Amino acid sequence: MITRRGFIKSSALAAGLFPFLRKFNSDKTNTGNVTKPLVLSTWIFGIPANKEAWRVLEAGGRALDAVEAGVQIPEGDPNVSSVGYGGLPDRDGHVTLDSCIMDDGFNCGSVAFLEGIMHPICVARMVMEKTPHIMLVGEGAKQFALQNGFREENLLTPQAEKKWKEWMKNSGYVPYGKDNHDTIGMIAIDKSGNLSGACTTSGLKYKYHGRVGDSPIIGAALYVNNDVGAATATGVGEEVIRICGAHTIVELMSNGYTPLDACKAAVERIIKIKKENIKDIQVGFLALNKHGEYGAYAVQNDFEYAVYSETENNILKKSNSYFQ
Ligand code: SD4
Repeated sequence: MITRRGFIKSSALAAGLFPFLRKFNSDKTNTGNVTKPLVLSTWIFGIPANKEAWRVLEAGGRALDAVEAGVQIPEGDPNVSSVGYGGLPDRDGHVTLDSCIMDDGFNCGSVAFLEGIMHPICVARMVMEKTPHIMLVGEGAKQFALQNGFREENLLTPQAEKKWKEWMKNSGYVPYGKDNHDTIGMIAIDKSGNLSGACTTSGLKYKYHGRVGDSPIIGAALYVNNDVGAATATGVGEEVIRICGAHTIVELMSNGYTPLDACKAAVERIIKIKKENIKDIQVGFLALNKHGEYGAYAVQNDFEYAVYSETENNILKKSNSYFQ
């Protein structure tokens, strides 16, 4: 028979050996009620994107359809210079797009280094649903899109071209920079309690031609485990890929971490690895668990995300961050 004392002792021992147990026990936010539907997305353009996603969620639609619809808003907006149409080009003047999508059954699709297609998220979904593959890149991804009814368009707007030409004058052709972020990552839970996510970007501005970031990489910028939760990322993709950010966060949540603690732990891993030059990068993570609880954490203090649920009517929240 296990006595109370023995139970406390063995729990304490287990918590020492497995720190996640401690986290699990201290997760007071889970009251057993599930907040659903709910949609979250990165940055201020998450507001109109969430609005679109909410239409689907409110009508009882799938989270998968909601996230696909939602992220198409910044993809098609010429004034958003970091996603889809109007995105800033690579250092050779090409707008190249990275996107991925993941549903509640571990199905996923992705495109990377895709040119000339306004809504790469829809191509990613088609890769998921119509091919035996997960990821198509470059010319192959474009051919696949064209064969499936997508139209080729010039995505380099006059404003983006002007900025790129300005940059060319003084940059020494060297990519990178601290303010170099603004991907949309969107995660949602629908009325049935199922999760999905989408992530789409034109990537780091003035990057090397051919560079692919974290945004189309399942497990890096997006991961969904319908039994646990979903996570997405924004910021310098190289740092996110290095720690398999979104997958790490979902795994931590499956070990009992709250969404906030899981995002924080992932940022701390990046900081531990990076050490030098950490002030020059931004990475932000956003996570949602199966109960509709969510949290965010970033390296720098300018990361914001949009939340839409029945109680939080598409508000913008400031993320917690390592640097205040
Ligand atoms: C990338 N993560 O290509 C993207 C860039 C970005 O917000 O803007 N993220 O690395």
